[in-house]
Amino acid sequence: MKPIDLRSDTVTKPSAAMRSAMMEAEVGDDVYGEDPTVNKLQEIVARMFGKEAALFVPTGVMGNQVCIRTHTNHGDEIIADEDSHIFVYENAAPATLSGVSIKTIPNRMGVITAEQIQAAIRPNAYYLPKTKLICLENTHGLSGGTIFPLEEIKKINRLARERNIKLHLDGARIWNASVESGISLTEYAKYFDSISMCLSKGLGAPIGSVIIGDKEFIDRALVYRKMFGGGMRQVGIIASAGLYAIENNINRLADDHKKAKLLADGLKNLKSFKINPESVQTNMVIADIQINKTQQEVLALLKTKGILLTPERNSSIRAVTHLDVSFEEIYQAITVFETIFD
Ligand code: TLP
Repeated sequence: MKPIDLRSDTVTKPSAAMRSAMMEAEVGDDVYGEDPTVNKLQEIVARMFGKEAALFVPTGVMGNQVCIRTHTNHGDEIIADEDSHIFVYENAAPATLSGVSIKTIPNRMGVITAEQIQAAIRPNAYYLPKTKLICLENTHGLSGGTIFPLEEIKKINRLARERNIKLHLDGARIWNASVESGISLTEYAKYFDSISMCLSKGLGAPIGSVIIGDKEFIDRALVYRKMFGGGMRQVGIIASAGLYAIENNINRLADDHKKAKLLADGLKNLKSFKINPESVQTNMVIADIQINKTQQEVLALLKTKGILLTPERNSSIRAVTHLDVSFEEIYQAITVFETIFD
């Protein structure tokens, strides 16, 4: 039987309609800027977010890292929360690719405040690194897909402007934040100098991310995309999947959010796990293990019954809902949990 794969929204496979869009994509050499499908995707994404320009990149990690490299110089410092994808899951790339240190800040459900950031900005002195960039994450992965409140983003934006520091958003799942909060993509984008967003997560494309910013920023980012090995050729084949995803798969994210709430609701009475309902805001459920079993033991037990999840920080496991898992399968997953655990 096909497993119910809740490890991530990255596991989705392109649908038949998406594959046929890929088959028919017009292509050209994108290193020469001649791929019409890539150009169309970049124009559409820039317009959707109200920014001057956009650049197609292979992955979310490359999107973040190209932005960090473009905003900073070697020896600078960036600020990020201690559970951010940029700090935790990107192989210390800011240090190796951009030569910057990261000043980390503890977060509450993915949120760092303007006040915390203010305290983390280095004073001016020749022997201190220069704080050049603040990175936020929306939705916040390690907190279970929580939404960064717009009011705090505005305060951080004001602080960044005052201190002449750039503001970057890891918006891998900005689509989920926008659909759930009702705050438009342009409204979010107003407050950031750059955003990196993924097409290959909840939107269901097989590959691809896009970064946005002003034209001057994207012109410089193009250099680093090439330097980091992200200059691709007839990549319209893949950009077409991204275009299809943007046209068809944004509004349906609301269903994935309902599935996550359904799952959290179904598991909340099990004594073996603790779920903070406040954190179930988009398409993830984090369940903290309350019994004498390791994450790996719990995951292995679920796997024997065809349910796949991933380990999370501390003693938790994570389930992510997406377009390849149905409401029916969520009910089945709840039943499996109930048969294995008290
Ligand atoms: N996240 C993956 C894992 O790496 C944890 C997942 O399954 O959630 N920013 C955020 C907030 C992300 O969650 C991810 C991927 C990325 C960036 C990186 O995207 P890719 O995998 O395309 O490089």
